[in-house]
Amino acid sequence: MPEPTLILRDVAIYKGWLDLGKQATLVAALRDVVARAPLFQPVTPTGRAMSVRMTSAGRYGWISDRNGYRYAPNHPGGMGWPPIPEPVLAIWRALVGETRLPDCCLINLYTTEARMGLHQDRDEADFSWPVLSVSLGDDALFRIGNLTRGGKTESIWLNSGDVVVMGGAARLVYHGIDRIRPGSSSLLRGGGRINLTCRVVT
Ligand code: MD6
Ligand code: FE
Repeated sequence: MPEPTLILRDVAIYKGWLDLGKQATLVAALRDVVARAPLFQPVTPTGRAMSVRMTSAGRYGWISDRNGYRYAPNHPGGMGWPPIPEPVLAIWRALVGETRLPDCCLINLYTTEARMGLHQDRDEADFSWPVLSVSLGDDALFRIGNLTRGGKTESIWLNSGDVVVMGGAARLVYHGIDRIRPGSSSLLRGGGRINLTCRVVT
């Protein structure tokens, strides 16, 4: 596997992994996904609206509602999730391998005010597989904490084209997005940021 640009608290960060052409190809593929499985605004189990809008591709999509966080075989609108676009799978093959491909690619859209509180990704059955994330559009301040809530954290700006892999000792670290920097990228018409996270679910 290629060497990451840097490793922060066991999180592997590949700065500028995707050039502008690849980023644009990815955005076009994601527009097709969103046309078939529209973005929706989830609520947390406690009934608060999340600030990101989301949808998924793959055998499973990640959803949140009053009944909890979980993976579901269908979009809340009833349709199946579209397949994960090939250019997304290509990133996984290059940085994780070919042994197993992701079951879910969660697509999160951040507009100016959106953020993501510190969380663990732990709704998957097998933590031996990493979570791979791709940043597109505006810069985002990514915070990395610890295996339990609290304690010191470290932050890094993620730019369009950066890829993050959280596996091994980092698989269950708390992490989140404090804020985005509006207008920092012209990749997305209308601005904002897209984050993709690819996961093995079952
Ligand atoms: C984001 N990322 O970048 C939020 N999760 O918008 C995540 O929640 C994340 O970057 C698991 C692994 C890598 C990530
Ligand atoms: Fe996460």
